[in-house]
Amino acid sequence: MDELHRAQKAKEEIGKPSVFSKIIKKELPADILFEDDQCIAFHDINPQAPSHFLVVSKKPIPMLDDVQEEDTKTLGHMLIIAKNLAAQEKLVNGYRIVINNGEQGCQSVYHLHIHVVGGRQMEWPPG
Ligand code: D5M
Repeated sequence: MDELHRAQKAKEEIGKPSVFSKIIKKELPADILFEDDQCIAFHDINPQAPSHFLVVSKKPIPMLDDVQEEDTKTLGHMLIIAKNLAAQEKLVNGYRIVINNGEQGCQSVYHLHIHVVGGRQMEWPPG
């Protein structure tokens, strides 16, 4: 199943523990790059570029639309971790940060996460 079809079916999973909750609880394996009390970062299982990792909030916020004022610090922290890890992964010529939100945003896992994609030339507009 491709990402678009996954995204179209994914809303059925809202309310259930996400695959990322299982990774946070170490019930599922992942190639973890970083972890602290607010977030966890690991390589994407379906990379769209030579370097593709996710920074995932530990709080199970389903999507960006659900973020509240009280989450401001966590979101800022996740962006700082994303750029620190981009440097660690030697993405010195640039990279892209993406948050897919909802069905038309092609979100397939309803647990807030930032994609960091790099290692090749990106294009615009996105597909
Ligand atoms: O992106 C969700 C992303 O999560 C998608 O790029 C695949 C990735 N994914 C799904 N399951 C796993 C596991 N088990 N490990 C690592 N990466 C995973 P979205 O923005 O929701 O479309």
